[in-house]
Amino acid sequence: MESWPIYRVMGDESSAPNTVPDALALKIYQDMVLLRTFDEKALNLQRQGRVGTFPPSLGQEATEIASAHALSKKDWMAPSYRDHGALYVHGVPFENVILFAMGRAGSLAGDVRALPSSIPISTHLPHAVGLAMAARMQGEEAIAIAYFGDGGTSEGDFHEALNFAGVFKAPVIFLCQNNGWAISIPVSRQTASATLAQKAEAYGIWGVRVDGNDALAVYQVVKEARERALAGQGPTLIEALTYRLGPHTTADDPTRYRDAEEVVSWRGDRDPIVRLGTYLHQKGILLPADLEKVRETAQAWVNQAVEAAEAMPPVKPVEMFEHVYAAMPPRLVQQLQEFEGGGR
Ligand SMILES: Cc1ncc(C[n+]2csc(CCOP(=O)(O)OP(=O)(O)O)c2C)c(N)n1
Ligand SMILES: [Mg+2]
Repeated sequence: MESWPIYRVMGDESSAPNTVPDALALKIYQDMVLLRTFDEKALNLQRQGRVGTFPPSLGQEATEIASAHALSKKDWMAPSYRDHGALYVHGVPFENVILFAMGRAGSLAGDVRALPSSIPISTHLPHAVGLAMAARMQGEEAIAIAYFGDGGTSEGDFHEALNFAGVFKAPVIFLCQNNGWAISIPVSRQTASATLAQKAEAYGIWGVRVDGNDALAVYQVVKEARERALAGQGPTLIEALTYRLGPHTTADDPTRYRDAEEVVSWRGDRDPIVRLGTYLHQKGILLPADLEKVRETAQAWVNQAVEAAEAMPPVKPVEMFEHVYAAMPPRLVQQLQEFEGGGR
């Protein structure tokens, strides 16, 4: 549907002007490199049996990192399993992310205003709406943002969340990362709609399509959606067009369902890190000589986070009984006792 143009900053002459300050653009670039370095490390650790199943962000760094930079620390983040980069920018150290993947003691978000990463698809969207409503009722200068995928738009929770948010003008952003695939299901089999952004129209809310591999465009669109939400103009559905370059998780083999040419077409010039790097070079903000330094710093940081995480004790199996109810119901108490006694 041609009435849904793709918002771009780093494109041809029809692109929107850049409003991101140089220092912030550089920070976004550094964080994108950090996320990719973290991803590579996590994949290696998984292959060595040192972390569990891991969903990489490879290819989606611009959407995750730039969107989170457009938020305030007072905003609530409701991430999906893949959004480690967004959590990191919001204040969750990579160390905590690895702890989570390793099944070790420690909490994911601590005092950061973020929900635990949602493994069930889209169940966190109504939660984000609730957080947004609560923030408004308490008079806070805060919004909520939910991260989910193209596949997430087919869930009932997506409808309920957007419908409710539209009626009550909740200050919430629905950030859909359209990465082309929901495991082995392509977007063309996910919906008969020409775009995902146009679904906003049915809910009476604002909808935008943005080039999700254009970090500057993502930043600008999220910032504007946030300002609209705070001004009482209601929620926004953002469709960020990106691509999952890697497997869905370390348990997936994408060569079984998609062509190598498709993947190759998203590498090189379309790679979000290459695109922002080229832009920063052209503006003289990042010199080719600085590149190696950015990578080395990222590597050192990631290694440090892994060391710190591996120094933490493993979670005791009995802890699975905790953190579910404030007061444990009798049935669970009984199961706990059976478990501690060797179980049956
Ligand atoms: C409610 C629910 N149904 C099914 C699954 C299994 N599942 C895990 S990821 C996934 C695909 C999600 O695709 P998408 O929403 O596009 O997100 P992406 O992984 O591409 O970021 C499915 C079906 C699940 N986790 N939760
Ligand atoms: Mg997807």
